Amino acid sequence: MAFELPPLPYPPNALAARGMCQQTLELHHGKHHQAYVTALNGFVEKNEALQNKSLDEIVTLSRGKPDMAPVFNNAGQHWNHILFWQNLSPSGGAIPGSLEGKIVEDFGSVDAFKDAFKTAATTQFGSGWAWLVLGSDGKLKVTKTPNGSNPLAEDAGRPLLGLDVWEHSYYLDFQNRRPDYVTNFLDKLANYEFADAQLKAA
Ligand code: MN3
Repeated sequence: MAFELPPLPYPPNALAARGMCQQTLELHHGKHHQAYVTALNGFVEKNEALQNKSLDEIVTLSRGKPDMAPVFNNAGQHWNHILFWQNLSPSGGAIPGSLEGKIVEDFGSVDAFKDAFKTAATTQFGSGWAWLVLGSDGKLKVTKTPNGSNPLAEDAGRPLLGLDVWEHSYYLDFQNRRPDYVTNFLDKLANYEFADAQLKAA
């Protein structure tokens, strides 16, 4: 079974009023994410060791292996983007009470969480991702990963929310202003309902 590009969970113009235009979403989903899926399928076709494996299995079996870096990069990016589309919402930005309580418990305040997330997202040099994860100790944490890596590959906990900070995710809307893109995500786009559901399922 070949891997497939999942459909966006909202129309491509659904986030335009909240700082992510239709062209960004169409290029990011239809071109960038599709390219990772196509490349991954190409590797699977040529390598028997990757066949009949789940995406999670391919990410973990290829991590840390220089000769498998292209497989890891594309599998990781497919994994990351599947999550990312669900981390955006046309009604984003509102934090459900149960998640807010946990954020206050572990970060001190919502503002402290947002500051930590902004720091992670803006100090990830070059391409990568910022994450809100539930650590194995049961505490929420903010982390960042380079390029196509992710919390699964780094055993960094269960991701509740991930933000793509590759330039392709924000350049049309914010040009070089990554900090504005991150703030806009946290205040207007982040699907905290999804994060809350992930937390409850953990
Ligand atoms: Mn991307």
